[in-house]
Amino acid sequence: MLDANRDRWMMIAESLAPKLTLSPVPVEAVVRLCEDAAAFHGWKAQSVAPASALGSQLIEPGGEVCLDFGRHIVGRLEVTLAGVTHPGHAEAVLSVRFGEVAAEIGPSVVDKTGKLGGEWLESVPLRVQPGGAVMCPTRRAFRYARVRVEEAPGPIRLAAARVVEESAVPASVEDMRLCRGPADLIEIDAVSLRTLRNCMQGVFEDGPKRDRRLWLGDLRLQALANYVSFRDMGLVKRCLYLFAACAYDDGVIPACVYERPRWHAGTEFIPDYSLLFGPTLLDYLEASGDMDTARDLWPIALRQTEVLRRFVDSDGLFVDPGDVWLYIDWHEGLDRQAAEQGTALYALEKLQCLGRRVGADAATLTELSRRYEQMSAAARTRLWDAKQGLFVSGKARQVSWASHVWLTLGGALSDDEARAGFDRLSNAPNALRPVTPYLHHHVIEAMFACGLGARASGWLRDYWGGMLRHDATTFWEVYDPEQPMLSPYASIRHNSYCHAWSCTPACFIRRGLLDPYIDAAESMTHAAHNAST
Ligand code: RAM
Repeated sequence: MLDANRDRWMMIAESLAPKLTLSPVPVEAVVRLCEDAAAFHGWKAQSVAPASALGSQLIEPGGEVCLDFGRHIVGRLEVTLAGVTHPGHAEAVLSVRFGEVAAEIGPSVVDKTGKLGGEWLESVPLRVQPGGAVMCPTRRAFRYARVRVEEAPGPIRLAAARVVEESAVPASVEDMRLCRGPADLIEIDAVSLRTLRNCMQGVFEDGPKRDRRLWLGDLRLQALANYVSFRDMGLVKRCLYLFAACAYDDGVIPACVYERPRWHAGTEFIPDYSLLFGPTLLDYLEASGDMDTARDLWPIALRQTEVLRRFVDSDGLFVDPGDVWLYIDWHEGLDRQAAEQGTALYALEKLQCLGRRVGADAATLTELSRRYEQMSAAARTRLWDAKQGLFVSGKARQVSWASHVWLTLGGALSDDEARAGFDRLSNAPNALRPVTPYLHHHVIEAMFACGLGARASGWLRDYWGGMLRHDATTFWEVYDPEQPMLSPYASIRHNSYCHAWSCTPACFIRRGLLDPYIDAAESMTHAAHNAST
C-alpha cells in the first residue's frame, strides 16, 4: 500500500503548499520588562513610551529598547536607523531577543535550564547602516523584541520598527471578529483565531516559536477550528497527505513530521495520535465533501487500528507496554491506560463511520464493530470501579479526568453515567486534573456530548478566559491556573505561548453550542454565520 503511493502522496502534498500572506504590523509601544510577583509568570511589560516617541529616543552603545507589538505575531522584524548622527557613517551592530511573553526575555541572561534546545531564545545579530533598514533573516514568533545596541560609534535612534507578518491565511483576525455576543466570548473567539492563524504557515504548525513541527493530535483540533473559521481545506488536505507519505514502513503514522531537510517522519510514535488519523480524515470529509481524498487515504487510516492490536490483550484491554510514548496530557503522574482505551474506542467508532462513507467492504466494517464491542466490554469489566462509579487506570487504579473524558468520548458510558461521573470527579480532590488545553478541549467535548452544556460553557469561559486575564493574545501550550511555573520542558521559557491545540474554543462558540447558556439577545450563532459568509 505504501510503496505504491508514497511518492504520489508526497506530490499531492507538495502541490498544496500555500502562498503566504504578508502584512505589515507597526510597533505599538516601548516597554520595560520587569519582575512582578503578581504577574502569572513573574514578569510584566511596563509601558515606557508610545510608539511615536521611538524615533526621538537615543540609545547608547550597550543600551537597549524593548518594543511591544501589542499582540502575538509571526513574522520578520524590520528596523530602520535614523540618518547620520556621527562622523564616519559607521554601521551599528544590533542584537535582538524575541519573546512571546515577558517572562521569556525579561531576564537579561538567556535561560539554559529548559530541556529543549532553546535556539529561539538566543539573540539575532543585525548590522545596519545609518539611515538604512535591516530585516531579521528568519521568521520569529513574538510579541516583544528586545533590541540592544552592541556596537555603534555613538548613540543611535530607531526611526521605525515594524514586523512583516506571515500566515497561510489571507483574512485577518479582525475581519473575522464576531460582532455579537458576550464580550469575554468574542475575545476568546478572536484569540482562538489568532492562535490558529499564527500556527497556519506552510503546514498547521504545533507552535510557530520552536521547531515548527506538524503533529497529528494538534492537526485534528486545528482542522476543526479551521472548518468553522478560515475554511482552508487545501492546507488540511496537504497535512493529511504529508502524514500518509511519511508513514513508517509498517504503515504506522508518526506523531509528527519535520520539513527539513525534506519532509520526513519524526521518531516519535504516539498510539493515541496515530489512532486519530482516521477521525481527522472523517472530519475533513464531512467539512469538505472531498470523497477522493477520503477514499485514497482510507487504507492507511484503517492500518492505524491494526497497529492498535499490539497493545491490546485477548480480552480487548489496552495494556501500557511501558516503553512507548502515550500522550493524552502533559500531567507527569497520569496513568494513561484507561484514556488510551477510550481513544481506541473513539477511533474505532469513527473508523466505522468513515468506512461506511467510503464504501468499505462488509467484512472490514463487521470486524471494526466486533473490536469496538470487545474493547467496550473490556472497559466495563476491567476498568470500571462500581464502588466509586468511575473508571480506574493502571495497577494503582488511578482516577483521573483524562480516563473519564476519553471513555465518555469513546461511548463506553450512557449519558446518565457520564454526567454522574463528572459530578463524582468534581468531588474527588485526588482525581488527576487536566493541565493542557488539549485535554481541556476534550473535557468540554465530553461534557457537551453527555448533555452537560451549561457546565461545558462555564468551563470554557473560565479556563480560556483565565489565560486572557493573564494578558494572553494567543492561547498557550500549557496552562494550569494553580501552577504558573508548570512546564513539560523544565522551564516555562520553553513552553509555547501560541499553541495549536489551544485554538478550539472557536469550534464550540461558532457552532452555536454555547448559545443556549447565554442571554438570548446575545446569541452568537447569527454573528458567527455573518462572519463566515
Ligand atoms: C509537544 C508539542 C506538541 C504535542 C506533543 C505531544 O512537543 O506541544 O504540540 O503534540 O508535545
